Amino acid sequence: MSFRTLHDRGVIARYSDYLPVTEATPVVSLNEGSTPLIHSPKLSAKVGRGCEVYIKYEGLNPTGSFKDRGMTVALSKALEDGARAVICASTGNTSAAAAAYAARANMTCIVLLPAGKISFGKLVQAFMYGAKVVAIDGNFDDALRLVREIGETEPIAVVNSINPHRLQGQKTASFEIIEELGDAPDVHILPVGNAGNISAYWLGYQEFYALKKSTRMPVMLGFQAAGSAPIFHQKVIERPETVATAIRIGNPASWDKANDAIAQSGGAVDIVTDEEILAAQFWLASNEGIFVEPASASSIAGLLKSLDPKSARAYDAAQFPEGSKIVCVVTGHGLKDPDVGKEQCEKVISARAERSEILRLIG
Ligand code: AN7
Repeated sequence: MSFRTLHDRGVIARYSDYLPVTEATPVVSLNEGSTPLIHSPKLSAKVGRGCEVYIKYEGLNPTGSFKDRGMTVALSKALEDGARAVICASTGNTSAAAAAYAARANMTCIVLLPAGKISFGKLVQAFMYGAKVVAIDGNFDDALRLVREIGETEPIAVVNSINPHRLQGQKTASFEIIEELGDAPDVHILPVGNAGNISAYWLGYQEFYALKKSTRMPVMLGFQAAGSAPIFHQKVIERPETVATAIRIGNPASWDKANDAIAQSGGAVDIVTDEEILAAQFWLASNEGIFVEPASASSIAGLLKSLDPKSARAYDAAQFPEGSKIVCVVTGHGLKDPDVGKEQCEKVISARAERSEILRLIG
């Protein structure tokens, strides 16, 4: 069996016709992609007017986030080009994915992280996958600047989303959505940090539309955390802060591409507060059984904000056409950052190990 057929379930095997790969490309894959698109009856009811809401659960990728889609292409191409080492800056998910795919490719992986600002689940992943982890006394934007500089002088492949192979891999999520719904959705909602993902989805929607595999292009709605919202404010945020550490980014690399996706699709970028993010995270887990990390919950918080006439929303969900199909992407698994759920654990009911006492306590 060839290397390719051994990995015939990942996004390169599934979509090689649309990706910058050839028969000569050594495929580094963990069978990423093909994530579930889960219908949400409760969100659909909240939107009303015959609209249907679907959750694209990207936390079910092999390292627990959407980053695997881009990393399979980036690492395969780096290997094809003869690189022996890769480097990235990260708020945690890019580094987890880079480290895993580098391990599989027998490549050295170096990750630059903002010290103290990476959730524990993601930090453990980088170490377990064998990366060299460097924690800098700066934020993600500082780390990305350093990675760009090092990439210019050293023989190390940069696998942040400034590497175009990353966006190519990530656009496959749009293809999956179109194939599953039979057409593109009317509305596409997602969190925005470094803005690679919104750019990649837009690329995918444009590509399948041009190939007549879909008949429409969705309105793109992106949500940033209120304390880290450079695109919303259209200015660099020097000291971004948010509980959603994955999107704690003040100067996004794909800013211009994100602006284009929003403008061309007739969409909007809006902000959600940390309180709204955490409330949406708990709501989604406890109502639909889908546990996502805080950054991912910003797409749900964003949909709820767009529905709320009392909010200062940038986009009014009443503009969704009747019967719209709405896709909310949830980008990372809830177990990436279990610390944010500690408060919920205070609801624990303590009891003696006795049947009658337990029955009394649980009512
Ligand atoms: C769960 O890992 O930037 O707008 O270094 O981990 O494409 O940046 C992560 C970003 C959304 C934002 N949701 O996507 C990194 C990193 C989760 C994320 C985003 C990230 P982009």
